[in-house]
Amino acid sequence: MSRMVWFLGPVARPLPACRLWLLIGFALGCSSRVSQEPLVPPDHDGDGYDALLAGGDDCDDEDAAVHPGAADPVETTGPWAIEPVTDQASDWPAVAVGPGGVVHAAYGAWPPCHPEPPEKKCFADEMDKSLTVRHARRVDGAWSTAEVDGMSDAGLYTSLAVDGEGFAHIAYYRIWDDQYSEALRYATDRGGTWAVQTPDPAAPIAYHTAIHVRDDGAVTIAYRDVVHADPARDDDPFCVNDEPCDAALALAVADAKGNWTIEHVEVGGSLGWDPAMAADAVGTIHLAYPSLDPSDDLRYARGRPGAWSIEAVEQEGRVGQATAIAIDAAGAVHIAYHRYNPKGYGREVRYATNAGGRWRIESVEERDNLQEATRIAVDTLGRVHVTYVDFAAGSSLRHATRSAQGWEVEVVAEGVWGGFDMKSVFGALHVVYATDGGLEYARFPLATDQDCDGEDG
Ligand SMILES: [Ca+2]
Ligand SMILES: [Ca+2]
Ligand SMILES: [Ca+2]
Repeated sequence: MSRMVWFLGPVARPLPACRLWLLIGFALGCSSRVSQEPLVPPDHDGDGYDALLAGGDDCDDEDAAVHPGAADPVETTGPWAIEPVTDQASDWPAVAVGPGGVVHAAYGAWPPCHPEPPEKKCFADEMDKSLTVRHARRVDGAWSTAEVDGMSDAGLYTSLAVDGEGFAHIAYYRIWDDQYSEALRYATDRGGTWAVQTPDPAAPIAYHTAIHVRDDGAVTIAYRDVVHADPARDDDPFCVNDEPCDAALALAVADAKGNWTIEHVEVGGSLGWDPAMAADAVGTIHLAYPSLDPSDDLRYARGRPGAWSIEAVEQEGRVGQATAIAIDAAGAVHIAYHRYNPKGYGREVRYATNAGGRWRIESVEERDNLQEATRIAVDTLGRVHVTYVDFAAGSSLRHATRSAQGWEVEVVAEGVWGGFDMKSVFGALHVVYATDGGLEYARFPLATDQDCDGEDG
């Protein structure tokens, strides 16, 4: 693998003018140098209408059933329909939906360690020795599963994308081996069978991953890249207490032929944890991530390899962890994240958007015991959906929707032991989540504006 690092010093910190804007709360507009030249076809879904961002009038360029002139029946929104994916003890699930509406899931799985039902102790006992990666596919309402990577200690923080031909692409973190190496792993069945690669052999810690794939098979993975130029640093492989530390929010980028390059979007010892990534209809990459030290900021990067625009979205208090990001059809950014309660306990789910031209920040809900993850989606009617898990309230998976009256919250499921993921595509929210009894899939139908006139019907 050729290792190529583009170090983007000049854009790694806000420009002085931007700092002024940030201080008075208007972060947008610090940089507009990022080209909008499409990296993907302007009519990505092939329905004959170009995406809004490409100058056309297709309000959902991921769905060929949505375009001007399409039949637009009035649908109901909800309720949730829930079904089991597998009863195998699982965690760190990811979900994606491919061509034909086929739902895919990827997850870390442990072998059964109690007859049934599995207990939490089962997960803890098995965690460090036998975690493997599996993939599940839902065809005609039935789930089938397959092993992706049987290497032990693999399968944490999976992320999943499906390409235009229906092949799955999975990024995940393998717990360290003896050499703190081979942490970031990537698997795909694009070649007909599952093949595993190590995109960045030099990165000992990947932690959370986020993945995007273009229809031609080009892959982008966001992760935390910790570079040990000095072997003496091996006593602190997580690069937490060793500032300054050579760490970065990194992207591993593979072209359609599978050649990997590594790019550092922003360099700093506290960067790269928990990145959220989305691509818009013209192929621009958007990243939301925390800068943990010294000030716990929420940061946002927009661009493409070699050209990034970076800004701080919120800096007051301890903010920015558990990030999630979505881009709507008009190109506006929507971010969900956490803020520590200033009173010293609990956390708050927050929402930031630049729709309307400047960042607007709202509180979604305060909870005492939030799992460190959020997900966010925007549907064709512009409604924002945020999901998160509160371990204290029955370990509930919560779904917050923004209405004119504010945020409305419902409980999707209880007994959610582990991680979850959500995608919004083909007129529904798709969620997978881990419970004591295995992995569940929840689908939430969305009333959809199929003809792009701004309303359902
Ligand atoms: Ca469309
Ligand atoms: Ca409709
Ligand atoms: Ca309509």
